[in-house]
Amino acid sequence: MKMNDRKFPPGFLFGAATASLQIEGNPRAAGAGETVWERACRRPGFILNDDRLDKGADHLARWKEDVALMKEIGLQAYRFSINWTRIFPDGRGRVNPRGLDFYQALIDELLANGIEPWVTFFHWETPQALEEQLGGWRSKETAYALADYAGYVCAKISDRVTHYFTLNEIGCFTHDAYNPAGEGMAPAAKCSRKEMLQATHNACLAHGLALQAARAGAVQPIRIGIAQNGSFVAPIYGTPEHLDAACKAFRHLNANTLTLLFEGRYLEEFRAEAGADMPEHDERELAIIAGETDFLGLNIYTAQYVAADAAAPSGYRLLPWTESFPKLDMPWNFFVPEALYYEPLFCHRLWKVKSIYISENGCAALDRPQKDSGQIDDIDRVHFLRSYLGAVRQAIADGVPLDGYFCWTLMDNFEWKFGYAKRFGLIYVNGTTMERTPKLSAQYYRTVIRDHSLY
Ligand code: GBH
Repeated sequence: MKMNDRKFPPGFLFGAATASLQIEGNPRAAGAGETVWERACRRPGFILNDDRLDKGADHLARWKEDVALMKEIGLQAYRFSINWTRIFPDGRGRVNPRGLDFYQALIDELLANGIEPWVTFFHWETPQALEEQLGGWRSKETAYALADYAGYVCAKISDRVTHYFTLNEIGCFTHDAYNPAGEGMAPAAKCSRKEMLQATHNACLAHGLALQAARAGAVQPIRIGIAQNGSFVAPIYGTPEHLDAACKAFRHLNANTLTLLFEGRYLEEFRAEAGADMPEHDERELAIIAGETDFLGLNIYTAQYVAADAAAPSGYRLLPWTESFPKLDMPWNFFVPEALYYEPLFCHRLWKVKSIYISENGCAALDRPQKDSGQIDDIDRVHFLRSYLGAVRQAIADGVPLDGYFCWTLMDNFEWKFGYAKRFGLIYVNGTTMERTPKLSAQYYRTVIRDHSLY
């Protein structure tokens, strides 16, 4: 492929991503059930400022305006999630007949505006009923319930939706949600390390089962993959020895998620580390987990630096963050643009992945509307996006099969444990009036998309 220094390939897809619980608001509208997040928000102190899901970004009421804003930015695709409990209020069994209406209308509106809908089946909307009845992701039954729901939804929307993500970020709703500390993401259940590793395994199983169920339910061929983050690493600089060390670290550190998905077995190192806490599984499950996908979605915000280290048994060393390392407005949002170059490169190198999308990338910033104009000049976000998009452009030029990029996120929203205190949006949302104002970064992104060029 011949490209000048700035152009993205003509077929490269530019979009933005959101998640149901973060933007919709009114989580019980039209007969929906309760999620573990709604329940956890009631625990005093669990969410910063004790914020709740009720408001979100009021998207359930303002979705038409939001699609119009997407069109203004020129988005070619919009990634959003369906709230499982709107369709199956208890996670399984009884179907809520009104549950899909909102999503059906949204899909129609997107298509009418020339925007491709990309559906995530699960962005952490674990039904509270399954948490109580089964122990949530600690049980394999939850994996089967997820797949049944995915198959049901796919049958209803695949006449118009051809792209799907099974799950969003396995670690965040398993490892970070069921652990010995009893801290982290909802439900933040205190449990053993064995249960934690089992939850992660069960989520991988859910991914594999959802691939099968969605394809079986679809009324026409679909493309489906996962949106996964993980332990992302980058060589401290790109000499062959550091690059090889980082690639090795990448495979090892993601042993029970990405590596398992693409290799269909647990690495020996992982078995040794897990010992008696190895999750219960069998060969049949491993085959399901490693089911073929049509693309890989990577949610990438940062990466930790790695150096080759001949003295270490693993051959590499993780470099701790220094206090002065630049970062955006989250404790973990370190500025490492080359993550968008290296993570896709490693996936391509290790597993010959043929089609990769950046399914999330973005940053939180301290956005302040100007007193007179109300304009938000988020120069830090423009700087962030330009730098990260530069790494995407470089990866493509070096032969990495990157086919698209979704910015996280369309508009300011409920940032999980940080509630409404953090802003990741291209569009500013006034928390009182819910008024939307596209930020300078939205103008920037619009220009990049329009010209398919890096500015
Ligand atoms: C994504 O997750 C989510 O998909 C999205 O919903 C969310 O709004 C967005 O990012 C922004 O946060 O403190 O070093 O232990 C990001 C997942 C999970 C990444 C927590 C950082 C903590 C790392 N994040 N993780 S650390």
